[in-house]
Amino acid sequence: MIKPDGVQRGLVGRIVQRIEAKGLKIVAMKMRTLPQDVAREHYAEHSQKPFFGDLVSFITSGPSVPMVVEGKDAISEMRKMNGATNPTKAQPGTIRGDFGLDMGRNVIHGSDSPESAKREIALHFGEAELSSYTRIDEAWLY
Ligand code: 3AN
Repeated sequence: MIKPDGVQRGLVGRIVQRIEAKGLKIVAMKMRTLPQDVAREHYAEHSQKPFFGDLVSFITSGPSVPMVVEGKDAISEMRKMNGATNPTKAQPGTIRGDFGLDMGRNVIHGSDSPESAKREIALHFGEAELSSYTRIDEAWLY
C-alpha cells in the first residue's frame, strides 16, 4: 500500500512501474482515505506501541493506494523492493531508500506474511475486486 506521503509526493506512478517491471502482477488497486477503524485494524499489531496514535493519524491523513500483488515470492520480493522500515537505513535502489527520509513517512507498506496479507487484503477489497489475467511476459518470467 502506497501511503499518503507517497500519494501526495506524486510517487504512485514510479512505484507501480517498479512493481510491474519486476514482473509482479497487480491484481487489484484503488485510491482511498482509510477510515479510522480500518487504520487501527491495519496496524493492530502496533496498538501498544508509543507511536500508534501518530501512525493512525498519519495513515488516515489523506488517500493511500492499496494494491494486491501476485507472483513468485510476492511478499518477500515486495518487502525487498520496499527496503528497511527506516528509510535512512534502507539501501539505495529500494523504494524507501530512494524516496524516503523519515521513519513514519516511509512511502509504502508491505504485508509481512501470507496471514497478514490475507487479513490486510480483506480490509481494502472484496472478492469481486480481485482481477485475474495473464501477463504477456509470464512465459518468460517463469
Ligand atoms: P514495516 O512496514 O517495514 O513492516 P513495521 O510493521 O515494523 O514496519 O512498522 C509499521 C509502520 O510503523 C512503519 N511502516 C512505520 O511507518 C511505523 N513505525 C515503525 N516503527 C516506528 C517508530 N519507532 N517510530 C515511528 N513510526 C514507526
